[in-house]
Amino acid sequence: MAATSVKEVLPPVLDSTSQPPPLFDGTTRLYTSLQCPFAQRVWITRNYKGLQDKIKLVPIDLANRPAWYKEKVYPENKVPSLEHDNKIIGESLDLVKYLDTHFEGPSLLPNDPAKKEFLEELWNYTDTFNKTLNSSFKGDAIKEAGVAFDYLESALEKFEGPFLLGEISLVDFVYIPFVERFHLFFQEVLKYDITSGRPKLATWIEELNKIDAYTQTKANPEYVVKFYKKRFLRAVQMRTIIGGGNGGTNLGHLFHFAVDQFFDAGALLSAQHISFENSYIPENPRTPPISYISQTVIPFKKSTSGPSKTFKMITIR
Ligand SMILES: N[C@@H](CCC(=O)N[C@@H](CS)C(=O)NCC(=O)O)C(=O)O
Repeated sequence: MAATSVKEVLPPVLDSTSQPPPLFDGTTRLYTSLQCPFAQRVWITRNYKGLQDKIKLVPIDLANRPAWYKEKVYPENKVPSLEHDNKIIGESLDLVKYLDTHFEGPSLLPNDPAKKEFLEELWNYTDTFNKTLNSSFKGDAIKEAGVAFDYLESALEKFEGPFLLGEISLVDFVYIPFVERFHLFFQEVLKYDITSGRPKLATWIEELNKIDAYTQTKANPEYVVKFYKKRFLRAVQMRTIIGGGNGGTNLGHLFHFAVDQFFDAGALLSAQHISFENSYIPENPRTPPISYISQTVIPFKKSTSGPSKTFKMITIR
């Protein structure tokens, strides 16, 4: 295995104030972001093949991107991209294959025809996998994301060995950055372990975590949770309030859950409050409108027929 045990010292992250590297001077460069799961696919591949000296990392601050990146390097203005042989190549799925075929190091594509065929299937599922996870928070996140994790669980049953094709291959590197992030996020936000009831998935993650080429690329967990909360939490909260229950006890329960989610969101939602208007404290909480994100904090009360309940409104600051 080409993994190294020495932690690579990462070059400085370039932002809008940084000069470009001397472009097209024969150096092979991987333009990346240390937080980007797509770029991470290529970074792991580079490490696993032992190409640390051959392919220089150029981390970019995506939030404060240098103008020269779009103008002179990659008009798509995304990461990852690879500067190699006087050209720029993008798209992580193409890049991992490019690295495997154009550079030395252990081959990460299978020879066995059955594995080749399955690799294609897994490859084609990556977009659906990510879309399923990304949209899961609009509904019952555990159930909806569960479809994607179950897919991996049964894929892992297909061949002998802990990895998706039995032995390690590019397809493991293609999936793990996304699994890593959602594993963390589900645990943190929903207190749900995606590996529970999925023993193959648990072993797969465990085995990958023994590989230095991967562990060196893992995203900062605090950043991941914060970033994903910002991206997904409002969906959780909307879904929770609008999505079910018949008032009464249920409503109280749902409401508390929603408030918890707001607390979780911390500073990201710090200036926002939520309130319900009395008239819509619903028999049927699915009925819009529920006033959402308001500056007024009101105690609210189930004012419709049936037992009256008062729920405490909580101010989030
Ligand atoms: N399909 C691309 C997606 C790459 C991508 O979306 N990268 C994000 C960072 S994780 C990016 O550069 N976003 C900047 C932007 O869209 O402006 C790939 O697989 O390489």
